[in-house]
Amino acid sequence: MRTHVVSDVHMASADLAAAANGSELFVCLGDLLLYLDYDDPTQGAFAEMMGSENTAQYIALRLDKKWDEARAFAMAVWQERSADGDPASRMGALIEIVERQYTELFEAMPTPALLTPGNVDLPRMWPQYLREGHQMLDGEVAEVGGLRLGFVGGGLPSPYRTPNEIDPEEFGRKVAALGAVDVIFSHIPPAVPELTYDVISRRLEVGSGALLAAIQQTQPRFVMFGHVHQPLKSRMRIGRTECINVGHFRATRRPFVIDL
Ligand SMILES: [Mn+2]
Repeated sequence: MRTHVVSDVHMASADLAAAANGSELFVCLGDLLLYLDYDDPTQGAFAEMMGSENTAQYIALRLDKKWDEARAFAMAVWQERSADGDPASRMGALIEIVERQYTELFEAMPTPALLTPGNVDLPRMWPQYLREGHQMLDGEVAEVGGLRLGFVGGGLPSPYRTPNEIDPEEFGRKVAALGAVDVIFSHIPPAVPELTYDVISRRLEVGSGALLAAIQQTQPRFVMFGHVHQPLKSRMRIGRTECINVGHFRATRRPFVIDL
């Protein structure tokens, strides 16, 4: 079964529609929204609300791991720029941008598609945007072509405080709910340094220990994920399981192709 997998789309909607061409199964592993673009401070929801110069400064603070300072800076900028300076109006402005991003993105999302959310997603909003043929799966198994495909979405708590970071116990329950499957599709990788280390930002992203334990215990044929944009290793074996980072779609504009 010729399968195309994308992850970390981050609003690359123009190339998304073609990503399923020639495939028998299309899978999307989330991070559909673009909040901040570390490579381009003019892009994304934050830039729309705060302006590109402030965004460049905010990115610099985060790259320096000055999390509290970055947060205080964003708050001060919003107070200056918005009519009311009210933090609640900032959330309202963000939701409006997210609605616009999801409208455009789900319009471009191929059908049929199996989808799980990332950490830069608001999955509670997905049901209103999913089109016919879009199936959202999270902590659930789909049987396709005689294969059991398990899906687990979202991220784990991190200093970035992205919107869909799940309590590790709850994340573990979602992984456990899959049982033995042929393939696990997850937004985040298992907690293995080679897979979680980003060689450009030079930091360890958060992977899942529960996912690693499930791989060791149940040995699915494949585990596919995204989340780490420039990983130290994009493929490695854990026992009989081939672990694959499917790539950063916003950068590559190409799906990962595999015959399942
Ligand atoms: Mn992510």
